[in-house]
Amino acid sequence: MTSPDANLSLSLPERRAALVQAFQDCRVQTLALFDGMSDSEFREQIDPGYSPLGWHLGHIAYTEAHWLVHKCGGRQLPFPDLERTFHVDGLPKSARGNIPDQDGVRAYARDIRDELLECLETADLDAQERQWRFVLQHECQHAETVSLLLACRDLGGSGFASGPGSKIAPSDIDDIWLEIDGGPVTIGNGTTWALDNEGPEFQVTLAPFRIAPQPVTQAQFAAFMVDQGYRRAELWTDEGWAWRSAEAVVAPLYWSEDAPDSPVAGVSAHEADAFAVWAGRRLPTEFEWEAAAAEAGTGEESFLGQVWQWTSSVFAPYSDFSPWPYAGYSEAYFDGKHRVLRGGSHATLPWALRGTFRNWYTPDTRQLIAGFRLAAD
Ligand code: AVJ
Ligand code: FE
Repeated sequence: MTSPDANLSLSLPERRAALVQAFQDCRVQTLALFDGMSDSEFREQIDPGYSPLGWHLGHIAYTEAHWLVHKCGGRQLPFPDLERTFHVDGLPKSARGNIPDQDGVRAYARDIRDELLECLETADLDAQERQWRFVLQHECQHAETVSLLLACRDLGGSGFASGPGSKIAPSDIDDIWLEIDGGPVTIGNGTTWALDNEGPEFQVTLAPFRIAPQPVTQAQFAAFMVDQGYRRAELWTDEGWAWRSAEAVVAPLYWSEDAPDSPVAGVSAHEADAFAVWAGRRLPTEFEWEAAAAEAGTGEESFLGQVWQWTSSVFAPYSDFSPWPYAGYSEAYFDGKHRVLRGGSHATLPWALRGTFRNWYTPDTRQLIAGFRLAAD
């Protein structure tokens, strides 16, 4: 689902102004996540798989300093003494609480932002627009990580306490489907919004399939729990069952007793796979998902912005993939161990919300605002 690169019809000053606005709007949303946070929370590592909350803010700023002030702007890297602290290759996640206090990190981010805006005033966007858009989306992704960690923190470490038989009445899976004709579809994104793994565009031919118009809801997932889905090894892959046994998982991470019709969230790909087997359905491939999302469009029926949705696809390069802006961004994860998620969540900031966006995590990850939708042949 490619949209034309609308900004190319704008003048250079208009394109710069659009970027200023986007960077400022994005930053307001990022900083709001930290409002009222104490310094000890700021340095807290909520989950061992993720960096401490405040590190993300420093890393967002460092990434601007490196790519936009230094590389694009041709200036010296601001605050080189903090490079090791906030570079992704600098310190292990467990040591990343060792950062300046919140006021210090906010000041670091503000000073870098001031330099960035100066650089943008004269930036050659014909050459650099993709880089600026990359860094904006980098902030979106780390802001979402902070959001999901705050949601983990607010579980109080207990997750789903009350088990099946809770307030939520189990509900059947609807037999309502979007019927998608087979045939050739274009996959990928050739605009300067695209991250490296979204390109280049190409055609695939899909067999006809059906896909659910909505992600699986909590009430529907409750039916799986009541039917002992978490205890029936035959529903799970071997890897999934080993994971569920080792982690003693009994319910989605972000279970909420108040929202039966909300999409289930905080499930791993293993839970999604087991549910699909139980339901006699399957997950969509990422190409099926993308084609269906394009048909659903951006209105009421949009596939975007509720929860990320696991697909059956392993994260792999499209043909003629070229790593950009550094090999570690996507290529390092083409290891056969990551699965693709599509769609974006309510915590995904708008600059990273589109039908071609590919997210990826290992299938055992449930600290994500992620659910799934079902498909069938
Ligand atoms: C694509 C969301 C898995 O946050 O780990 C951020 C994106 N890469 N900084 C992540 C990313 C470098 C990445 N995900
Ligand atoms: Fe990053």
